[in-house]
Amino acid sequence: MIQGICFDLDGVLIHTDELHYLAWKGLADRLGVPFSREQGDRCRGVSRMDSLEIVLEQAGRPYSQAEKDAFAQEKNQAYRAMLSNLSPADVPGEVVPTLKQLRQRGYRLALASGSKNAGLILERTGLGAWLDAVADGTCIRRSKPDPEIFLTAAELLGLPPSRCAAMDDAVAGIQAGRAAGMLTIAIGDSAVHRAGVYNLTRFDQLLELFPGPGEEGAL
Ligand code: B16
Repeated sequence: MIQGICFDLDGVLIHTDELHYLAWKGLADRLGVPFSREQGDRCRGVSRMDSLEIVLEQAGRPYSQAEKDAFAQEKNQAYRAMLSNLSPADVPGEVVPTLKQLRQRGYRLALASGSKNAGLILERTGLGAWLDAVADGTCIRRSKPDPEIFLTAAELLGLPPSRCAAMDDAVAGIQAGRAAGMLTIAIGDSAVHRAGVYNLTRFDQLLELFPGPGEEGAL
């Protein structure tokens, strides 16, 4: 019996995944390093420094830790500049009505994002109003596929992980949700890879999986 749903942010509640890609691509272009969409997809759900390692895979020379720290900071500044233009209008149309309906049906909702910029995104988009708990990159030590972020989200909801579902667009995120002992729901890239127990094409399909009291659902 699922009582809580833990959502990834980038690529699930809002398409900031594309902004991550553009910010990394800008850095890669400046350095003259090839960076493909496939590499961009592998950065999904992965920490900032691990993403940088993926970006530098085809670099012609090694970089020092100091250089890597500066690159990560440069990317983050470019990414945050893009985030500063976000508004509630950037949230896909089906997201807020679905979150609202799920809460009306009695489900508790949490964020489980590895991003240290999640607070800024929630604030600019108003998404924070629809969440009962927020676990983000500022409250964990190990990033996805480690289960820590989903376990933290469940704890903040006051629910055992077995009573929670984890929804993520990253294969690493689905692995993290599974390792946490949650029901896994893939969407976007992770659904293309059939990584979840359920693989959705639209966010509002959640309403078919999680029915209201007395209603029959797909679970
Ligand atoms: P930041 P999520 C993840 O967020 C992103 O998918 C991943 O691309 C990013 O590197 C990571 O957050 C860290 O983000 O640099 O903003 O702290 O998908 O877990 O919501």
